[in-house]
Amino acid sequence: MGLYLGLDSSTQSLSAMIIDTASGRIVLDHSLNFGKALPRYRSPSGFLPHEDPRVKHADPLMWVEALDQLLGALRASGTDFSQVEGISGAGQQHGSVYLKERLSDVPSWDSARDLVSQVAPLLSRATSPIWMDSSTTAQCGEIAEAVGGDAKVVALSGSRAIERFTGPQIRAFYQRDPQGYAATREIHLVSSFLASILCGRSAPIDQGDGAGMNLLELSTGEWSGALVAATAPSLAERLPGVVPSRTVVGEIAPYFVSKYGFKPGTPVVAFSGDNPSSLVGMGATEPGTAVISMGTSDTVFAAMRKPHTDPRGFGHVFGNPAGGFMCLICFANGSLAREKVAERTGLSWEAFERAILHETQPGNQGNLLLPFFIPEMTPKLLAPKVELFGSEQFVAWQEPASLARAIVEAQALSMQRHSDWIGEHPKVIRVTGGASKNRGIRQVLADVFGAEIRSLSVGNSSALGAALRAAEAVGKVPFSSLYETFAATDEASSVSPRADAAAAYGALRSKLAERLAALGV
Ligand code: ADP
Ligand code: XUL
Repeated sequence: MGLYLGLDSSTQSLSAMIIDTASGRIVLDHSLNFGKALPRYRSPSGFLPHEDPRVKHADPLMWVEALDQLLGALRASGTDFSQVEGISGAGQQHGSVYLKERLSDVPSWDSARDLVSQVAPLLSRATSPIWMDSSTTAQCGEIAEAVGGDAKVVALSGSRAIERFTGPQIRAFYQRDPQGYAATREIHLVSSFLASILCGRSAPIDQGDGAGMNLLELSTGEWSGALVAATAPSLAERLPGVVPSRTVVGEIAPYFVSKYGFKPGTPVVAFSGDNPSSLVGMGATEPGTAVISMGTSDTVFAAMRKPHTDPRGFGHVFGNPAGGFMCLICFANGSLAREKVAERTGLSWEAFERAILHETQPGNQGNLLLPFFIPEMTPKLLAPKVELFGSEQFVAWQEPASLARAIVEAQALSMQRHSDWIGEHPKVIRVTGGASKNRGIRQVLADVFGAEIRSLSVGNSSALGAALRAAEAVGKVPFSSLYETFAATDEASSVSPRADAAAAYGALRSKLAERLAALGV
C-alpha cells in the first residue's frame, strides 16, 4: 500500500495525480495547460496552426518541456515524490514521435541540463501528427488495398484504416519525407514516448494504445506482419515492442531522482492511451458500464464482452488495460465545436447550461445544427460542414439558447447513432471530461440515451486510471478494491432522463439521418 503517480498528456494539458491507497485519498491533482504555460510553442489548443485544416501536428518538445515544468512546479510547492511507489501514465492516442536514435542507445538524461535541450537533437521529425489529423486518406486506401481490403484491416486490427491512426500517418511520412523516414530509428506513440522519457530508455507500447495504430493484430497482441509490411519499408525494426498494459517497463531515470526527488528504482508501468486509461479511471473495465468522455474530442467507450467490430467502419476495438478488449467511437467535433458555438453566441458555460436546462425544450422545436466545425471522423467528413435548419432567427444565428441546445443535441444523437453497433443499451452511463461538468449537457445525454448519467467525484479519469494502473501492477491491489475507493460516482451530479423527452427526439433523429444520408455519410 502506498502512493502511486498517474500522468496524463492529453491534447491540451499535462496532468499529474497521486493516489494514496492506504488512506484512500487523492493527495495531488494538478494540471498544466500547454497553451497557457508554454506560449512559445504557439499552440493555444495544444496543436500547431496549419493552412490545411486536415493537417494537425504538435511539437513533441512541448510535451517534454511540460513534464519538466510540471514536476518542477510540484516539487517547488512541496510535493514529496520520494514516497511514490510506482508511476504510470496516459497519452492522447494515435499521435507519433520520430527519433533518430533508439532511446536505449543514447546516454540517460543529464540532470545538469533540461530535458528539451537533450531530446531536441534526437528528433528525426520536428512535429508529431496527432489524433486530429485527417490528411492520410490516400495512405489508408493503399494500406487496405495491400492487405486485401477494408474488411481484412478490420479483422486484423479492430478498425478500418483510419486517417488519424499511426500506421497511415507513418506511411504518409515515409512518402512525403523519405529522407526523414530513412533517418528514423524509432517511432513511439505519445504514451510510450513519455514513458521512455521517464525511464531514460525505450519503453514498449502497451496493447491498449497499440491497438489504435492499424498495426497491431488484435488476436495475438503482436505487430501484424501484413499490416507492418503494407505501411512502410523496414518498419518492424523501427517499432518498439508491445506488452500487456500491466507490465513494468522500466525504472525512473536518475535525472528525475536527482532533480525532483523520486526514489531511485521507482518502477514505471507501461503508459497507455488516454481512453484505455480512462476506462480504468471510470471504474468501467467490466462490461455493462458505458462511458462518454467529453474532452477535446468526444468519445463513447465500454469494455466489450466479445470483440466485434462496427459494420459502418467508424468504431474501434482497443485493448482493455484490465485484460480483454474495449470498444470506442471518437468524434472530433467535441469541446472545440461547443466552444465555437459558445463564442459565436457570446454564451458563458453557465449561460450555456441555463439555456439548455431552462430556456429550451428537448427536440429544440425542430431547430437542428450540423456540428462539423472541423473535419469529422464519425461520420467521415473531410471538410468542415456547419448547417442550421429550422426557424429563421435560428438559421441567422440569432437564437443563442437554441444554438446551445442544437449543438449538444446533434452531438448526442450522433453518439447514439454511431454506438448502436455495440449492441448494449446501458441504463447507466458514466461521464467524464471538461464538458461533463455542464449539467445541461448531461441532461441532453440522459434524454437522448434514455439512461441515468453519472459523474465521478474525480475530474481527470485518464490520470486517475494511470495512477490506478500503477497501483494494480506495482502494489498488486486489485482494480475492484481500488474502484470502491477511487471510482465512486458523485450522486449529487446524477441526472435522469425526463419522462417526455424520448418522444421529442424521433423527428430530429430522422432529420439528422436524412441530411447526413444526403451528404453521403
Ligand atoms: P482534454 O483532456 O482533451 O485536454 P478536458 O477534458 O480537460 O480536455 O476538457 C477541456 C474542455 O472542456 C475545454 O476545451 C472546454 O471546452 C470544456 N469545458 C470546460 N468546462 C465546461 C463547461 N462548464 N461546459 C462545457 N464545456 C466545458
Ligand atoms: C481516440 C482519439 C482521441 C484521442 C485524444 O481514438 O482519437 O480520443 O485519444 O484524446
